[in-house]
Formats: sequence, C-alpha cells, structure tokens
Amino acid sequence: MTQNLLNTLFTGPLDIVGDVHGEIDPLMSLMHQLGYKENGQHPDDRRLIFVGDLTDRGPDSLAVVQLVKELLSAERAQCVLGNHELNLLMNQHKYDNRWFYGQEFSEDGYVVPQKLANPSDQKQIIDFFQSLPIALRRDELQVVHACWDADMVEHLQNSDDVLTLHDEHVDQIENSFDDSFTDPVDQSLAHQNMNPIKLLTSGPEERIEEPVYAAGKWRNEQRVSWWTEYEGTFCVFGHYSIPDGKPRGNASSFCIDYGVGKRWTERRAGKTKGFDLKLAALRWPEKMVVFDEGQSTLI
Ligand SMILES: [Mn+2]
Repeated sequence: MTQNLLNTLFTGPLDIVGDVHGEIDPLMSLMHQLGYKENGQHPDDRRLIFVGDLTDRGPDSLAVVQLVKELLSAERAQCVLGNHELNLLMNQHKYDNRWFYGQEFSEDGYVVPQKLANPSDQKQIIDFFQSLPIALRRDELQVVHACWDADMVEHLQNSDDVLTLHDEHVDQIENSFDDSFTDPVDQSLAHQNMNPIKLLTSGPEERIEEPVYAAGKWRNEQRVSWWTEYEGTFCVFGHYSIPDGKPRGNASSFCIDYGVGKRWTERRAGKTKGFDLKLAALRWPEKMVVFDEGQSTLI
C-alpha cells in the first residue's frame, strides 16, 4: 500500500528514466549504460526513478512491470503513476492497451509484436499500480508524470488511494456545474484541469476552435505547454514525447520522454539500431541525459 500519493524522493544521486511503454530491451540497455546491474545495484549507490507510463505500445509491458516492481521492492527504484497506468486502474480500454486485455494491437494491417496479459497477470499489475504515488519530491527536486502544479499536488497530501481521490473530485467538479455551464467541451476541460489526478498525470488542456482527429477520435481540446511558464523547484516529467529530440522544459523543468513508445514504428520499417526514438534517463545532480544506445548530453 502507498503511504501517501505524495511521497518523498530517495536521497542521493538519481537516474530519472522516461516513459518506457513496454520497451524492455531499451530499458535493460539503459540500465547497463548507467552502470546498474539487473537487480538495480549500482557501484556508486545510485538509484532509479521512473516517471510512469511503463506499459502499452512496446513488445513486453509485462516484463517492464515485473522488473520495475522488483526494483521497487528492493528499494533500488521509485515510480510515479502515469496516465497509461491510470487508464488500466480505471479499466479504460484504449487503442494501445489491448495487450492488457489479451488482445492483439494492429495498425493498417500490421500486428505489433506484443506479449499479451492473462487474468493472473492483470491482477498483479493492478495491485502494483495501486501502490504507486502520483508525485515525489525532496528539497531541490520533484518528479511527476505530466505536470507539476503546486496547488494540485497539495490535494495528494494524506490520501493513499488514487481512484477514491479521482472520484471525489469528479463528483465535486460535477456538482460545481450550474445551469449556465452546459457546454460539453467546457465540462470536459473542467474535468481535465480541475481534477488533481487528471491534471498531474496527463497535463492541462485548452479548447481549440477547429476539432482535430487524434488517437482514434475527434478532439476539441489540445495540450498546453505548461513547462514554458513553470517556476519553482526543479521538476522532471515525462508524457510529452519528443519525436524531434528537441528537449522540452525551461530553467526549472525538463521532460525526459524521448519517444521510445513509438519505436515499434521504426522496427516495422526495418530498423534494428540507431533509432531516432529513444529511452533516456536524466542523471541527477549531474543534469546529464543518457540514452539507451549509449549517447549522452548535458542539459
Ligand atoms: Mn503519458
């Protein structure tokens, strides 16, 4: 059981790993590049932090969850909950979490190679996700999946059940709607932006005038680049994959999701190494980004 949805980050040097999305091989390579053994031991006593979105899209979400779970049990890692974990906790079927329900995922007739979960896997995964916090912090550093918002983070205090807190806020938000607040897009934005669980795990959204078709449905909302305006304690987050490799963040924030979740599209095209879409970790306090194929850069 989680002690609190807002937990204290480990002391000491850290390696903060971006969204893994079922990519077990890049995760093992990255750990090796960073100097970890498979059991999470590190010669300099460094420890791993995962920003969430462990599952979906890649070939083996089961293996990623199993490994991260073992690292957490051994106190070699901490992990916050991402929106993909939240979807599974809420039993929300999405186009890319079919593996969890034992079903293949295909796009344009191409079946993405993936290990599929059985009912016993499902139970273990849900139990594990229920134990994860939403945010982690210490004096000079904080970690969340999508967006750090100081007021929203305070709602996590003294709460240990993500679905209970989520549903309480759904009710509160719905009860705040009056007769003049009937537009479905306004209502949907209120549920996204005013519910701490939604805001912290999938980030703020705003209305767009012309609807766009994305991830299988028409949308009237778009993501807000909250990090450009962010001030405060340094925040590391994931969620906003960087297909162009151009870092997102500012002097006080940094996104560590380098898009490995879509690496299956590069494999499908015949690539076997030198991938554009990478798994990365931010070394702290060094502020160095290390990639799964071994490159590194300072931020
Ligand atoms: Mn995400």
